[in-house]
This record gives sequence, structure tokens and C-alpha cells, in this order.
Amino acid sequence: MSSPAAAPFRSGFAALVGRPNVGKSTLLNALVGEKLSIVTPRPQTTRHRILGIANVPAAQIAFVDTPGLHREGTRALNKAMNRTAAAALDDADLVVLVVEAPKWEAGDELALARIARAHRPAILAVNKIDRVRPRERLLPYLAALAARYEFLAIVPVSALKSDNVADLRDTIAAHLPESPALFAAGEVTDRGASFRIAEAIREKLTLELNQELPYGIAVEVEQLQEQDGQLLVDASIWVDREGQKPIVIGARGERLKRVGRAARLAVNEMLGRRTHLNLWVKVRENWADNARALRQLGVE
Ligand SMILES: Nc1nc2c(ncn2[C@@H]2O[C@H](COP(=O)(O)OP(=O)(O)OP(=O)(O)O)[C@@H](O)[C@H]2O)c(=O)[nH]1
Ligand SMILES: [Mg+2]
Repeated sequence: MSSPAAAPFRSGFAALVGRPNVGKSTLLNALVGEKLSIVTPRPQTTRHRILGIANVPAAQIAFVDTPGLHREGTRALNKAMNRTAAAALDDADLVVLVVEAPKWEAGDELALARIARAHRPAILAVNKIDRVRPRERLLPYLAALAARYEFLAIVPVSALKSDNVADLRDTIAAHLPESPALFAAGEVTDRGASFRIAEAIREKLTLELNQELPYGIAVEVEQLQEQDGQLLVDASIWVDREGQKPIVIGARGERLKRVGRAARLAVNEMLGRRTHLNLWVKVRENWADNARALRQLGVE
């Protein structure tokens, strides 16, 4: 007597790719159920490959958030970001192309061309559907998208509202290879505290500086120390010109204080413990065009 075969266990890497600002990082966080990747209204926020692991019945998905693919100029940082995204795409078992409804722009075309060139199986996640009213307006848009590539599936979602995100997660899981889990239960990311703290600071800096944000700004955690039950963090904020220092610091240091306060609260929440942040603004001339400086700051 044979019982019906249980569904096979599936596991693999699913890369979230797309042009900047379509909501890849918001989606990663929603899919995993934890804030792992920073989110801001500005394009080109994500600079690194960020792993987020989700366990569902009969599958484990290793999601990979990537920098937004974009037409690059001459800057070393832009080239490195595109390289990171392309490598994650090439290495993935499955690619999730993220677009924002109801748009299709040159950047989307560029991302799709990358997927086609790498011959990757792809699922299309159509994000930000909360902004499309009435919902019927989506239908001709989805039909036009379906004609662009042999997508395994097209799933409309709102990462922001977590609308249909569980459906997307199940669809991705169903298309992964049969394999035992690749990561231990309880593992959520491969990024350690220093990286995540630096990113939390960079998120708050980006939100605070908004239109005044210098292109070349990076955060590096120099030291983590235990002291009286608190986590003591020394971090440097790197700008690439002397003239940017006062912009970041603000009048009487008010701006930097606000950034420090917001980042400390985010880190407390993220690590579930009290932290004390010391922030220093430092100049490293043209770091965003300097391959060695990029590597030192963890941009591969
Ligand atoms: N209305 C709406 N906004 C969203 C949704 N998802 C993301 N956003 C917003 O879109 C902006 C960009 O989101 P991110 O998640 O940083 O986008 P990204 O694709 O990771 O951007 P890069 O890292 O720069 O490539 C933020 O302001 C988000 O709040 C959504 O489902 N609905
Ligand atoms: Mg991002």
C-alpha cells in the first residue's frame, strides 16, 4: 500500500531584481517578515546583495535583494552596484523581476534584457498596486506585461501593504528546485550587526538629507563594544568632499543629532537591546570613484 507522495521539499535562491525604486527592498522585508534591507523614497538606495531567508511549509526560500539595475555613467560605485545585481541574477535559481504598476520604463526593459540574456526562469512581481485605482486599470497593463517575456507567473502585490505577498512567496517556492533546506532553521540573513547598523544609519541619513543628500555618502561601523549592558557603536559617515560635511552635520549639529536619534531607535528595535551611537562625519576624497575605498566600505 503506498500513501500519496508528500510534496517534495524545495529550496533555492530567488533574486529580486529591477530598476531602482520599484520596491525590491520593501518586498524583501515583506516576504521575510523582518526589516533586513533599508528603504527610502530615493532611487539607488540599496548598494549590496542582501540575503533574507523565509521558511514556508515544504520550502525554504533564500531571497536576495539587489541594487537597482540602471544605465551606468562612469562612477565606480554605479558600476559596482550593477555588477552586484547582475551577479546575484546569474547565481539565482529563479529571478523575480519587480516592476511598479502601471509603469514600464527603459530601466525595466534593461532589467528584463539582463534576465533574458542570462536565460533565467523569471516570475514577474507587479508592485505598488495599492496606487492603481480602480483595480480594473491593472488588467490591460498586466496583459501587456505578459506579452514581454515567458514569465512563469505574474503576481500583482503591494509590498507596502503586504497585499498578496504570501501568494507571491508560495508561487516562488513552487518554482524552486527540489532540494533540502540550504540554511539552518532560524537563520534569517547572512549580514552581521555591523553591516545592519551601518545600513540603519545610512537609511536615516538619506531620509533626513532628502534632496540635499550627497551622492557620495557611506557609513562604516568602526567599533562595537559592550559597556554597562549597552552596545556602544562608533561609526563614521564618509562624504567625498569637505564641503559636504556641514550639510550632513547641520546648524549646531542638529541634523546629525536627529539622524543619530532616529538610527539609535531603529537599532534598538532591530537588535532588541539598548545601544549608544557615536557618529563622526569624515572626508575621503572621491571615495565613490575609488575601487579600493569601495572595497573597504564593503561594496564589491
Ligand atoms: N505605494 C507603495 N509604495 C511602495 C511600495 N513598495 C515600495 N514602495 C515605496 O517605494 C519607494 C522605494 O522603495 P524601495 O523598497 O527602497 O525600492 P527599491 O527597489 O529597493 O529601490 P533601490 O534600492 O533604490 O533600487 C519607497 O518610498 C517605498 O516606501 C508599495 O507596494 N506601494
Ligand atoms: Mg532597495
